[in-house]
Amino acid sequence: MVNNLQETHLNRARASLRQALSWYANLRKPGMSAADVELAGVVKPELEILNTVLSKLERHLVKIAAFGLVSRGKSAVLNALLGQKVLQTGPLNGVTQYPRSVQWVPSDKIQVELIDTPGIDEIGGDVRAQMARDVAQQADLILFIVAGDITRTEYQALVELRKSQKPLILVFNKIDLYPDTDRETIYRNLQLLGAGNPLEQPLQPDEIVMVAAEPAPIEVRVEYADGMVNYEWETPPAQIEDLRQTILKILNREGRSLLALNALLQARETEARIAKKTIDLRSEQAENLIWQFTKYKALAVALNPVVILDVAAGAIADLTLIRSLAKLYGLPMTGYQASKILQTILFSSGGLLLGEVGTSIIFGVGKSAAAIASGDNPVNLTAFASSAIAQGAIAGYGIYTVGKAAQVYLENGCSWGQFGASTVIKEILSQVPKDTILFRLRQELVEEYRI
Ligand SMILES: Nc1nc2c(ncn2[C@@H]2O[C@H](COP(=O)(O)OP(=O)(O)OP(=O)(O)O)[C@@H](O)[C@H]2O)c(=O)[nH]1
Ligand SMILES: [Mg+2]
Repeated sequence: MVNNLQETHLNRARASLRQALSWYANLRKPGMSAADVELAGVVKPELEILNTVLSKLERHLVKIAAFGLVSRGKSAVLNALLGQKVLQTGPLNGVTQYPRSVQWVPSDKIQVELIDTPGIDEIGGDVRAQMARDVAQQADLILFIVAGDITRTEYQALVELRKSQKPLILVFNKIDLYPDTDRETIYRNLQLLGAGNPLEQPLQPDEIVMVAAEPAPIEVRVEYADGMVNYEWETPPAQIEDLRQTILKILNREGRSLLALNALLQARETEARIAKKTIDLRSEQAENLIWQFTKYKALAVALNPVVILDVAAGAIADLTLIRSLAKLYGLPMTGYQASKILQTILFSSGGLLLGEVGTSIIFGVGKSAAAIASGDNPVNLTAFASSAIAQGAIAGYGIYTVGKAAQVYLENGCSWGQFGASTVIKEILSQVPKDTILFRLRQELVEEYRI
């Protein structure tokens, strides 16, 4: 992918995360109310996640996680990539018990964290699933290690992992154990894996790589100069170059965009959790606030006889409501941000503004005329009242909708504003070139996140 484009994606993601963090920053300020202290305590873990995600982004740190069943050689594959035996390997099942990370610097510009995991079939049910999900969520790229034809459990695990919508390389390890023909047959079987549902998107040829991370020693016949013949055990070197090249190719082509997208997806989910917690704490107050503003605006607009003031007063009420809601939810917001949000809401709620301005003018003019004429004619006073009630009702409905929309917006962690995570995700996905893994993932992401 064009480097500039990748850089743009990184910058946009960084801006979005910084904005999110600064919006929630007031939760950490001293001198806040008891209610805010409670809220700050509740959302602390989420703020920490946002900080971690941002620092990962700033360090350009790519995380690659290895998954697979026990003894397939997950630890051995990571060691082979590292070029040294850092992680423990062994013939017994369950050598690796907990996820473990090691640093890998495959080229001077790229920093990678390799994450080793226990065999998916090793730890018990729920714990295993949750741990796998946690690691998969952090990872930017997944290596799924198999060592031959795959079992049913392996297939299910693979399908499950693909749901995380991360780029995935299927690593066929221990090829030293198979004669060439068997190896080719297995390779073809692996390629056919995605042909039917539920894997949906079949794996592409470059997403399956054959390696021998820790080849078994072989017996070699050694003939010495004096004619003596001996049989000795020799360990062949690891065959890992194809995998290293595949990873580097992906990282160079789209590593930074993957990083950006992943950070945004994590941010979005985290912001949604913050919002959910906040809403749960403050929902009743928010509902009351919206109703108060609805009544106030309906009345103010109805009683105001001057057309243009209706519209202005209406907008001020909308903005005040948005800012009050933001305050209630613990989001600092400037008048400018509130007006941006109001614009977004009015724009996306299908001409609500036009409706309000339109009715303001139609009823408002009638109302103003009626007010002018009402001096000596009681019929006109009735005309004023009916225009006023109609306009007041519409304005009331308008602000109620704005209030509700603002509530949803704030509940979503403000994720659809200009720098909102959703907007930036959408932007990145709309720009990825055709030859990338991101492009192939795009369809699934669009469906999954309804963006
Ligand atoms: N023949 C052969 N054996 C391998 C290869 N890679 C790993 N092994 C062996 O397979 C066994 C398991 O390797 P590990 O790397 O510990 O496997 P793992 O998937 O990390 O296993 P757990 O941590 O127990 O889940 C070890 O005895 C390795 O020596 C390979 O390429 N060829
Ligand atoms: Mg291991």
